[in-house]
Amino acid sequence: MTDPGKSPEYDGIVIGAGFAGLYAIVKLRELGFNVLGFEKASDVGGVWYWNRYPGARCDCESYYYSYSFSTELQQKWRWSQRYAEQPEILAYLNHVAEQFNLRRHILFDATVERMVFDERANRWTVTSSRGTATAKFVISAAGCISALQKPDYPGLDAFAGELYYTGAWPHEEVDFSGRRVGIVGTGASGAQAIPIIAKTAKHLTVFQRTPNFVLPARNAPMDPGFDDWVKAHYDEIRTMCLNSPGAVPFEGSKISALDVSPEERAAVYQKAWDRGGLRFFVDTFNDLITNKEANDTAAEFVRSHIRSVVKDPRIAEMLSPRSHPIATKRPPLGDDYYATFNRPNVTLVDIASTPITSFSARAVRTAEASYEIDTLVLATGFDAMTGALLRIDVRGRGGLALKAKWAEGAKTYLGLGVAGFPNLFTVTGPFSPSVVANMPTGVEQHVDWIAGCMNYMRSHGLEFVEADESAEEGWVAHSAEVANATLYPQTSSWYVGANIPGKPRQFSVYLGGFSSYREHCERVAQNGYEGFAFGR
Ligand code: N01
Repeated sequence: MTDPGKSPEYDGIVIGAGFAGLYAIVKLRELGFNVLGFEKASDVGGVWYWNRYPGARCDCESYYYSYSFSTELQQKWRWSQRYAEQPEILAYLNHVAEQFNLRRHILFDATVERMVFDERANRWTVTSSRGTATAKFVISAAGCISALQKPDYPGLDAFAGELYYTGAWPHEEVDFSGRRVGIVGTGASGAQAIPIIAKTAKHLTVFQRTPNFVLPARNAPMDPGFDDWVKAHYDEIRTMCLNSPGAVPFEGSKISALDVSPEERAAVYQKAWDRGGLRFFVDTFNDLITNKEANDTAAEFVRSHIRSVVKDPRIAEMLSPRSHPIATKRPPLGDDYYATFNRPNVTLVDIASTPITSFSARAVRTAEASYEIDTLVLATGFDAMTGALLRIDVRGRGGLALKAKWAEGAKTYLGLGVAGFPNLFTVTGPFSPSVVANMPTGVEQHVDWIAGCMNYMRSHGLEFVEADESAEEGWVAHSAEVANATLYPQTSSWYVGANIPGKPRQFSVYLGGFSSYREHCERVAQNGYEGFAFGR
């Protein structure tokens, strides 16, 4: 175990021990850098450590939602399902930590509270709840969707039953049998938890503010033949990921939804629906997120499915999204989601028209009715994109607070660096493809780029690197231009920070495609890291 008290000076400090943090430690250590990780949790895993709610699983298929950096790892590890469940992904990350002996570099139960850049020494001092250390570089691997957002319900304290957040689920099994359960939130977490909880709870009341387009995952055991095929073709699969807009191993459709007849369109949608997964948006048509008319055809396809499954037409309509284009809120994957609302022990409550007003010891009250509840589950989301970093008091040049710098919205260059904050790198930071690309691929690309930059500085005797303000402004403006050519920014979602009261509205994901973004980052590095300034 690393003791920051004993060896307080490092080349790099890594914040977080999820997919990104673990790989950052692997990579930095491989290049001979002295590295320390700080992790808030008691063990590795990041979001897969915290999100243990029933039904939690990944909505990317595991054979590509996994590391590519070790041939031995990808050849030996066997996924049991198409979409691994949370325990299996956590087991994988534990295996990686053990296999590569990573835990000895990480201080657990250590929440980073403050980090200050010393301009004279070109060093960061990072203070955590378990001690302080200094380093030339800080690599934030704190995650894009990791800062839990607890809704500010007045009177929630009055509720005396069991209260759980999907994003901070207990390690012990939660038994819903015989319980009257209420759940708030129908995003990806809620959509996965609802069918599972409904199976054991005495009654489940779903409090829905905005219906979502829930697509089938079609999860299934990993076919051994397919697993063998994957293992034999991993090089091609990983190359496809690197060269695709979503960092996934599929070719995207090249046709518009409006260029085919309604019958052909329905057949294309049905085929993708039957196959399952978020591939629906890759496999079908190329203009679903850029053209509202095209988008409407996909939205209506899903609504017609809801009507065909949900027996009560009133409930079917309540579940049918009409206020946002499909995919502009992250579509959840969930098998049996809509059929769950046919169960006699499930009630759907529309809290958009009748909001939750108060709580009592055993009830949730809305403007219209009171619902008896023993257990309340809040699947209410995260302060995404910026929350994890802004919860740390980050001070850059001249004591500039990151909170002040980002008061009107985040600004980064390439999602990798922030002007005014030298030697701070952000893995999958705002304005990188981050949450719209397959995460492990994005993480590896970022960490490799960062490690390459650190290596370059070491070999050139450079002491600091800092994004230029003009490069940063240009990149943020370019990202906004690309985003504004799509339907995404129109919708109030966590993508634009609309779920956080007071958060500036901003679409902080780079939508130009992972492959072209990766090529751009490579060009930047080849051109002597243009857009970054260095100093000795
Ligand atoms: O969070 P969300 P999530 N009163 O923000 C509602 C990833 N992920 O944890 O839409 C009432 O999407 C809110 O309603 P509304 C994935 O990228 C991946 O589900 O704001 N309701 C919404 O229904 C995902 O997108 C996986 O009107 C309130 C829900 O709570 C992201 O994480 C699994 C409320 C929040 O949905 C976040 O997903 C899980 C309030 N005060 C998550 N506040 C997989 O890989 C919020 N809501 C499968």
